[in-house]
Amino acid sequence: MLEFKKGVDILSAVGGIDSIEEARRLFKNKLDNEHLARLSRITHEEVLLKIANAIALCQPDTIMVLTGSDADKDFIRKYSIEKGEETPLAIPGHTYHFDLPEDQGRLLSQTLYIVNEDEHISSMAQKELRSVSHAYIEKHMTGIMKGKVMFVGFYSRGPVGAQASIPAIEISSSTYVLHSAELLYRNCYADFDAEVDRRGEFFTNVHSEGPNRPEDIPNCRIYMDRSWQTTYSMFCTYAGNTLLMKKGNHRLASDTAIYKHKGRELSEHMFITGMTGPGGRKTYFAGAAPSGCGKTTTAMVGSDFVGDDLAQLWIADDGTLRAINPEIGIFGILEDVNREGDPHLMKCLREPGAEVIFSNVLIDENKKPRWVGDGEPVPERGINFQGEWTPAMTDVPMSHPNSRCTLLSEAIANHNKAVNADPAGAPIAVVTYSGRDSDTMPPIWVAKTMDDGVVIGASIVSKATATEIGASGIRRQPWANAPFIPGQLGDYLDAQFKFFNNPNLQKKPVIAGLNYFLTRENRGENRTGLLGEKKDVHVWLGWLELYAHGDVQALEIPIGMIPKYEDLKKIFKQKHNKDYSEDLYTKQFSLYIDNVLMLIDLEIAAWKKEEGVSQTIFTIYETQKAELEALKAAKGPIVRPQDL
Ligand code: SPV
Ligand code: MN
Repeated sequence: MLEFKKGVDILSAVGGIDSIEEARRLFKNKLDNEHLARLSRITHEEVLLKIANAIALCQPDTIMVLTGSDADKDFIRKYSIEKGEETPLAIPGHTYHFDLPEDQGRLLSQTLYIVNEDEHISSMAQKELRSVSHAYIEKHMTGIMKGKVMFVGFYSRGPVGAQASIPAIEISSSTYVLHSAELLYRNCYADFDAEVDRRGEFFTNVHSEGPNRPEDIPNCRIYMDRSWQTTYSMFCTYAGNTLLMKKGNHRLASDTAIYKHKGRELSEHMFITGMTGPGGRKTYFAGAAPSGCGKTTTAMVGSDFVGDDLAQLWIADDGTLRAINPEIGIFGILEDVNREGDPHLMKCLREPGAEVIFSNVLIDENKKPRWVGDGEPVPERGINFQGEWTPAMTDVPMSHPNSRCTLLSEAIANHNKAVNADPAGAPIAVVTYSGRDSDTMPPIWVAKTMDDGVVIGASIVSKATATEIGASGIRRQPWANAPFIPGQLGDYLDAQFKFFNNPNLQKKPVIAGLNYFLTRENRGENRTGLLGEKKDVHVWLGWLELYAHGDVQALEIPIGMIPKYEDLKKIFKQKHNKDYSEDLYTKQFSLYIDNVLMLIDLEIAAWKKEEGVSQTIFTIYETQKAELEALKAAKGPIVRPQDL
């Protein structure tokens, strides 16, 4: 169980400022008149104390408050170039930023939860005792901003006024971090006080890159203090390690959902997107996928793209499931983004109009950003995050597999800005979970009950990707949210069961598993590669849209409901003008019973090791196992959908 405001508040202990009078004196000493006037608009004492202690700890030369005005946005954009954190590219408004070679993804072993004695956390996360972190922060962050400017921004993680929106302060000495913050989050300077009162909580994030040298990376830490809803990050710049309003606060938002609003809210690693169905109806999806598994591409397949990474969900008074996107921009993976697969995004990346920060790409001689899989001829030379590059350097990729683009979602042609701005959120009719699974699950399977749906989320597995440094192999990825779940997985599971079975949730969503990583070699072909195409996801979502409205029927198998061939054939023709063969359908939807049984056994073993796990999950696994064994006895280990 997590207790809030328990133990020493490290920021106030290391800053040493504990009265509002002292805080105000410090502001008067350190801020110029203009920025003092800006800060005077914020009156919440707890908020002011956090900022004062961050100043006292980091000791910047100058402090600037960003109000989110056009002039301030322009200022941070230009200052980032002046400072050299970003460099302009050929297209106006486009810049690039390089992180250190050692800092190209989330640094798993240096990402830690600060805990009190006896505090249990997720078995998939790492913790450090409060006293140890306290000493570390004091040692490494004291004076870390000497000679630097500290930027302070006030943001809302979601539309102002939405039930599940949470205000957050972002403090950093990096212009790249604040420029990214302005593209990804809603600056809510004017509403911040009111939002803190409404929500009754806020997050604080303190970061400094320090000297930004490779030799400091081993000392880098990414700390989440769960009890004091505060994050600390030092000696790094990769946004996933520094812009802690993103994943740092997503982790804290998970705690809020699970320990303050159990059964009423969820905080998920999900895209939000709308699909247009027959008669122009809009059906909204929230879908989870592990990092680096095509979540952004899937989100943009919708006619009404809302968000690509995070979702705050709640049950509204009208009995519907609602979701808001805490973000207004995307921090998307570039590898394999090209005109064919991602036309809307590619337009923003290759034509003037949008403001874009490219990170860890290759810059060619014409100041054009290039990445692996961009669909254009490989350049003869260029500069990447490791220095000069030529195609002869076969062991160094042109761009890092976790190279990214940061831009406002509204630049994307199919983004629905109104829905992303609506405090009522998007009404979610379909929830999906997916992983990177090459040999077990079919492209779509729909849960028969809410409990079965929760178990689909709990059972996601995935191959490691470039987004995390030091990860390898096939790993469990419960809810595709595991890297961001601080608390015990048994607590999280319980909250999921309570949420989806909450009687107030009258309009139950369709919950489905998705898998578009099945390979040919694992389905009996003697060639390698994906079965089907990346863009087929359009069809899978299209089928789910129809299913959610009762417009198509499904076949029942032990693990859920799967589409019928005739329906998919029709949708493939409509959406892609493609002839979907019955042979491909059979390969994709045949049930490979032994693989599924192995997966279930792996999950049972893993969940048995957790504390406080609801019996429901084991009952569901055992029921599925018994039905799978019976089916295997009757029809063999591989069952074609036609034989059901
Ligand atoms: C992810 O890796 O899931 C991302 C980027 O969305 S990061 O901010 O690094 O988490
Ligand atoms: Mn993510």
